[in-house]
Amino acid sequence: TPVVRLQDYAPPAYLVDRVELDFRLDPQSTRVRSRLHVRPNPDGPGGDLVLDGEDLELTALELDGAPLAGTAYKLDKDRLTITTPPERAFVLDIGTTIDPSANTRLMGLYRSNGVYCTQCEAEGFRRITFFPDRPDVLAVYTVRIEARASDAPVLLSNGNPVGSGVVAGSDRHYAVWHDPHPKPSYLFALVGGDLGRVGDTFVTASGREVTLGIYVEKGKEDRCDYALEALKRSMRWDEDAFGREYDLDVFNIVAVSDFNMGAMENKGLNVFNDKYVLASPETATDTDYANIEAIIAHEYFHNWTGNRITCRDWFQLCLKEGLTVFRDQEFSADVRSRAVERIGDVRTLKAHQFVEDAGPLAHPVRPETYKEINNFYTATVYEKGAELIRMLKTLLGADGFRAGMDLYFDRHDGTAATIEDFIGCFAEATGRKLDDFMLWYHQAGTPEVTASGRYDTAARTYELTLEQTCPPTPGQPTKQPMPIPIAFALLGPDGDEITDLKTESPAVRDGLIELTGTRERIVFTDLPAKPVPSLLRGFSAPVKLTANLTDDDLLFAAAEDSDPYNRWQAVQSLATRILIAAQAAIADGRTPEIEPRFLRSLEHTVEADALDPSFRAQVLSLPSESDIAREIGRNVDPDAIHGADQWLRGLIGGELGACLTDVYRRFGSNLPYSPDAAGAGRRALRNTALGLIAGTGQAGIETAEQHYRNADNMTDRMAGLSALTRQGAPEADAALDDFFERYRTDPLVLDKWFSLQATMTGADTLDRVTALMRHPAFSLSNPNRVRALVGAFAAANPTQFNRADGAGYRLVADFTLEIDRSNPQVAARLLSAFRSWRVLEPVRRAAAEAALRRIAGHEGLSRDSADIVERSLD
Ligand code: B3K
Ligand code: ZN
Repeated sequence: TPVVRLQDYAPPAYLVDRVELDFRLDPQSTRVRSRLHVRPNPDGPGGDLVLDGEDLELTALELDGAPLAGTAYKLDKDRLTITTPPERAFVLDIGTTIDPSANTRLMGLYRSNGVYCTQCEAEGFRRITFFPDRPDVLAVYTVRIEARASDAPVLLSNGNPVGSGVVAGSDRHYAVWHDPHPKPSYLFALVGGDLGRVGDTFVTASGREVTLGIYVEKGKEDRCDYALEALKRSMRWDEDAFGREYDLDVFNIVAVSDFNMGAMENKGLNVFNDKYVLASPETATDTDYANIEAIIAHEYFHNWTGNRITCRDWFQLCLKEGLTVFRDQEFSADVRSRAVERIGDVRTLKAHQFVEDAGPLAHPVRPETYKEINNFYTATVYEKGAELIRMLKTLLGADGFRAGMDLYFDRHDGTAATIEDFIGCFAEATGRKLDDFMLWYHQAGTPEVTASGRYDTAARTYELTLEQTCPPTPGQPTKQPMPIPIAFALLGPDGDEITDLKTESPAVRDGLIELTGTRERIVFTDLPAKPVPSLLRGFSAPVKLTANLTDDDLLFAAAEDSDPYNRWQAVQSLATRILIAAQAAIADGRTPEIEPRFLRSLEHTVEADALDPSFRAQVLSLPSESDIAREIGRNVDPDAIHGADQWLRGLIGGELGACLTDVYRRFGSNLPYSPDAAGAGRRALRNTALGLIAGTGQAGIETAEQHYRNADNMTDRMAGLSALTRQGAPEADAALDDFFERYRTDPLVLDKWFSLQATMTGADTLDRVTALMRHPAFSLSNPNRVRALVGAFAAANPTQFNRADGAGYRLVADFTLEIDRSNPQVAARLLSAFRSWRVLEPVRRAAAEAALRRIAGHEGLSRDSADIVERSLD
């Protein structure tokens, strides 16, 4: 497979100013006519006009109205080349025929439950018609869609509706859409189907009225209210926080049931995985609601960061994704609890991005080469990309950041930009040189920062030494030091932040240390007593921090730190120490030991009614087994880690029994369910307590069973059910059966049922998953089903996926090879579950490697999957 390199970027030879598309929809044979208004790019290299195309049947080709002679063009498997076209503007008419029903890759135009829909990012437009399918070719689109009125009464595309009618003498009708904003082909979208609609209006800050619509499969209209409200909140927030208004007369969202990822930001016509639109108290958990709000916001925010300013090439993907994730995280922090959002975002970052960065799939936030761009929609581009924006804001301050953003919007609106363009705006707006900041975009790997503090009683000084290193990653054996903003405070004996700190160090300013070199020594003077440092507050940089803090220091921080993030982190750090020691003890056949003050500290926090319940729930949620595996980092034995987890949970459930039962009782609510953050926080605390109570014996199991039965909303029902499945209690099977009967007609809810079973820790889970693959409710062609069952098993069941006998790997490998034939993107995603194989103990490591080698050697493996396994084995 050819490698695409950033350094080879060349501007397009031809530009397309306008596109007129004419679709005649048919399930098996859709006719597409495309008229391109082309001109040579004055800044381009000249030469042939090369149009990308894939799985297309060419039926017509005319230049300025005259059919092209066979000698004037060349048709290959993946492109159409017009040889030596005129050196002036011209019109190209192209006819193609495509088969949406046969499109199982779900890229281009396909059918989902009888609905015509499209997905074009990154390179799907070429599966609709021949086109320079690259993000730096921006055109104004006019789209006419014709279909049988009974098949597809609703016909949608980007932009504003400009016409519609019936086709005389036929059973067909049509609609015409015009999008005045020039856009790249990846933002094109079309939808046709018999859909229900929920509508509303939004008045922008400058008083323009926008018609909002959410389209869903008929019968699901009553599950759209929350998404619609979230959309309006997002539109308002972007005006308030970034000064960005919406810019078309309509904004439409369509929910479809077959979708490769979460959602897509097509201009004026966002297409969503229905999982991230549909919600009702009976079918969606609090987490589902929060995800819907965040993803609705994310796609909407792309209207400015992604659509109006797009990417010059796919290497710049983080230009839109990292920035837009940052924006959606800030939105969620503003409309919910900032501290709890931050804790959740960091948990996600560490669980996915840190793991990716530590393994064979590590890559810079802006990669320099790729074989398959779809494999770079990663935690590194998205989540680490967002952290870079957050650091930029920390370094420049809120005003400097806003000035840089304003300049960026102003200068690059309507263009396809680069990271250099973006960072350049901040440098120019603030006068600060940001050349060294670019290293964050170039260098992969998670920097490791060590901090050691020393108090000198006689001199009354506190000396803090900070050092950074960054481990080697594929293709990058050595690294340069990066600018790391470390938000900090020194806490006095009473827990208060010490104000007016005195130091000569130029690296320190106003609660922030800027670590720029490899090593920094800072001396604080005039301190009457030994302080406890609170470092990396709010997780101000995506680094691994190791500080020479004692258990006492951490216990102190857990009780006193005024930064809620660090308070939470202190408990996590203590729990991590305890769990790592415990799993080592278990592996050696010794009995693990507990630091009793850890339990008292937890108890203290859980009982502290002055603290937000959702924060307390986060404190009570221990590091996951994967978190511990990541921290150990070598020779990992998932069974020992699981043993340690069981042991600690059991201990907490027993020792904190009275406190947990008290919380469980007090936080039960008689109020009707409401998905807001406050209600969700109370449920989170109560349900976390329930999970621990359930591990304490038969009475606990009965509490969980009752909880399941009495639930009046999905959050509580799932909490009860997962408490039962987690214990592997015999009662779990009856409850699972009951759950299936209740929701048998609701595939999205059954996904929860599949996932719960896929993540059970018993040795029979493998057989259970194998059986579920043949369950009538399962479907190989629906990505949500596949992810719910096989994805959950591979990514969220550490002991059973990593079975020592290799059977977990074989199951996932066999399944992936099967699905690779129909949907390579989904297959490649599943394979990324193998990315940490090298850190396993030798027996599992060998078994995982054997599975990977078998996949790599498979004949006809897709480019997507081959890319993942080859890099994993490298
Ligand atoms: N931009 C899309 C992701 C497209 C993935 C293509 N394989 C959704 C988003 O990030 O908003
Ligand atoms: Zn995005």
